[in-house]
Amino acid sequence: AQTTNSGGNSGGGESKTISLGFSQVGAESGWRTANTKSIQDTAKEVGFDLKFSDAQQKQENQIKALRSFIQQKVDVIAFSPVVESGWDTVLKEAKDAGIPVILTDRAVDSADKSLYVTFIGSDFVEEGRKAGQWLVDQYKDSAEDINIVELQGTTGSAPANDRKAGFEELIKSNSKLKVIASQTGDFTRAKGKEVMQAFLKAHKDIDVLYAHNDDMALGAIQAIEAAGLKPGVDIKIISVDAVKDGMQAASEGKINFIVECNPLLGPQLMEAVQNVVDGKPVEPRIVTIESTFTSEQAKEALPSRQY
Ligand code: GZL
Repeated sequence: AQTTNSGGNSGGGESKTISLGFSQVGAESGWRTANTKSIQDTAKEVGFDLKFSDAQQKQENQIKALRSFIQQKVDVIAFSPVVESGWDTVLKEAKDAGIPVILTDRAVDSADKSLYVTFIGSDFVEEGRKAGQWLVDQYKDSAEDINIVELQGTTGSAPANDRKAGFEELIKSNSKLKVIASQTGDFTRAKGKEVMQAFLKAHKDIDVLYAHNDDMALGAIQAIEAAGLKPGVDIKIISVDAVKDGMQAASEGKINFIVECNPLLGPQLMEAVQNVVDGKPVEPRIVTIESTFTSEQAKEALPSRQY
C-alpha cells in the first residue's frame, strides 16, 4: 500500500488544518481512478491535509492503513471498504481513539451503526434493478429463452452483492430470462476478458451479458470480437459505471445500456468531514445522484462527460 500526503498547510495559521486519512480500494478500474481524482482534488481545494493510501484491492492493506491513521491521530478517517465484512475490530479501535469514520462508495455489514458517522455512495441494488428493468422491457414479448451470462464485481463487495440482487429481483418477473453462468471478473478488464472467453467456450447460445462494471464489459467485448461475434448485436451488453471508455463503447453500439455510478464523491465527502469536525449533524446515509444511458443517449452525453 502507498500513502501520500497532499494539501493543507503545515499549521501556524489561525485555524488548525483538518487532517483526513483516506484508504482507497485500489486502482482497478476507470471508475476508481475518477473517484480517487475527485477525492484528492477536492481535499486540495478545501485545504485539508489528506493522507491517501491505495490498498491494491486487499483488505489487509486497508486495515493497516486505518491503523496507521489512528496512530497519526488524524481528525477524520474515511474509506471505501473493498469487501463488506471484517471491519468491526478496526472500526472499534477508531471509535476508542475518538476518531470519527466516514464510509464512501461501498458499505460494510457491521451491525453496530455507531462505528461510522455516514455512508456516502450509490444505491447498488437500485443500479441492479435499473439494469434488470431494461432487459425485462427489451424481451417482454420474447417467445424463446434468453440466455444471460453475468460478470460479477469483486467477490464479497457491496456493489457485486447488490447489483446481482437488484438485477435478479427484476428479471424474475419474466421466466424466459435465464442467467446460465455468473462469475466474478473482479471489476478489471483483464479478468472480464478471461471469464468471458470461458463463457463463450462453455456456451454457444449466449444472448446477453450483464457486467457489474464497464471495465469488465470492455474486456468481455475483446473476447466477443475475438470469437467473431458482434458485441451489442449478437450479444446484448448491459454495464454499470458510465465511465468515458464505457460510454464510448455504448456510443458505438457495442454496449446497449449503461447504468451510471457516479464516482465524483469528493465534494460530498469533504463537506461531511467539515461538518463532523464542526460538530454539525450529518445524514447517516447520503445517496449519490445518477442516471442511465442507451447507446443513443451515450452518444449525446459523451462530449460533456467529466470522467
Ligand atoms: C462502485 C465501485 C465499483 C465500480 C467499479 O461504487 O465500488 O468499484 O463500479 C469499481 O468500477 O472498481
